[in-house]
This record gives sequence, structure tokens and C-alpha cells, in this order.
Amino acid sequence: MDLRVTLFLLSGLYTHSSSHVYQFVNISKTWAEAQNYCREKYIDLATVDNTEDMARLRKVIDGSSGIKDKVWIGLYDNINSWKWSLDNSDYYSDRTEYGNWYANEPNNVGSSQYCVVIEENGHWNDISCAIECYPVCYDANATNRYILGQQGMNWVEAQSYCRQYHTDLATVRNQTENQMIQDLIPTSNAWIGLSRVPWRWSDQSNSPFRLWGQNQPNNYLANQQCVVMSEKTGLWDDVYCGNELYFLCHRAA
Ligand SMILES: [Ca+2]
Ligand SMILES: [Ca+2]
Repeated sequence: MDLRVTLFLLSGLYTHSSSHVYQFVNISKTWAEAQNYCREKYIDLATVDNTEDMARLRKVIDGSSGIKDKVWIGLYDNINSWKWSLDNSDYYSDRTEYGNWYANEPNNVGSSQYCVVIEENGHWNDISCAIECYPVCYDANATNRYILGQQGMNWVEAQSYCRQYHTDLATVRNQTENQMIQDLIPTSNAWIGLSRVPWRWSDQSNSPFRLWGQNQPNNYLANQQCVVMSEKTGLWDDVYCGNELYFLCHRAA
């Protein structure tokens, strides 16, 4: 069977079986602190799209030690315009309007309730973002977060491939993700989703994280517009986009 067909079929299977992975954090924080923490250590504050997500999230909460009467999730703003902290359609192909609100919630008491917790009974409530609660982060391991493209492709081909069969070339948002990707690269260098000019991620996200190697990016011979990660060091280098290399796609969640 053609490798692409095989990868495509595999990705279909994974897409159906993959689900949000949650991490309960046993340190109380304001909502904004919780968001920063989750983005630094994991992916983001938890997104909850359906009853299956909700059941899995409650299991994680119930299985953790710590105070759990109010637990931050990634929902914020207000009654009329709720947003998820992880507002990236590449992570969520079928975003729904799911909500598991407590009776008479959300009520935005005193026009001061802009962040959402899960109460001990499992129902949602909007409360003040300044209250300190325990966060639940959305997590993923390398296996369900990235796909290694094993055919040598130039950067543009790799981008097309990722967009067709997965979501996009991988964005690397922190040291944890960088390590996950480095561990997946078998040898040599591999494309990630960063290119210029100006510097931008293929999936349009605005992550400021960079991990350049020494004296990089140097745009050698004014011919280096695309970014690779080194399998040996995990550090980044701008190189010629026409090189045929391994590449990392972000898997649909
Ligand atoms: Ca409320
Ligand atoms: Ca370079």
C-alpha cells in the first residue's frame, strides 16, 4: 500500500479514537495565572466540547488530591460571548456549543463574573476571574499531538501534506513541545511550521517561543526562509526551503 494512503488511514483511526487529555493542577491560581501555567506546562486550560469530555474531566478531578470545589476551565468572557482559551480550530475540528451549567447559571452577578469553574457537583458557574482555584489543563503526549512525516519533502510540500491529511505543520509553543518533537525526529533535521518574511507559523498562531541555535537565524546567502529543528540538539536553524527533509504535522484532536 502506498505510504501516503497508509498514513491517511492511520490518521483517520487516530482522529476517531483520540480525545482530550486533562491534567489537574494542585496549585490554586487566578484564572489568568492558571492560563499561563497551563500554556507553559501543557497546552492550555481545559476545553470541554461534549458529555464524553466532561465525564473524562470529572474522572481526572476525582482521581486527584487537593481541593476540588471549584476548578478552572478555559471558558471566559461573558454570557453573550463565551470564548475558549484555546481558540484554535486546528485543535478542534468539531467545536460545539456544549455547556453543563448549574441552574440559573451563568448569571454574571454584579457584572463581575467573567471566568468559568466546574463546581463540586460537576456543573459550571461563572465567577470572578480573581478568585484562586485549581486549574485543569488540556494536555497531550507526543503520540497524539504530532505526526512525523517520513517522506522527504520541501517545506511547501510538507505544509500541503500536513494540511491535507492532518491539520498543519507543527507549531512549537514551549520547551516541552520542543522536546516532544525532538524525540520524534529519527535523524538529521525536520521541518517545523515557522517561516518568513515576516516570521510566522503556518497555522497562523502567534506563539512567540523560539529556540534558535547559535548565530541563528542567519539567512545565509539570503536564501534561508524556512525553519528546521535539529534531531541532535532540538535547536532551530533557518535553511533553504527547497531541502527535502522529514517534517512534523500537528495531529487533529
Ligand atoms: Ca455565577
Ligand atoms: Ca541558517
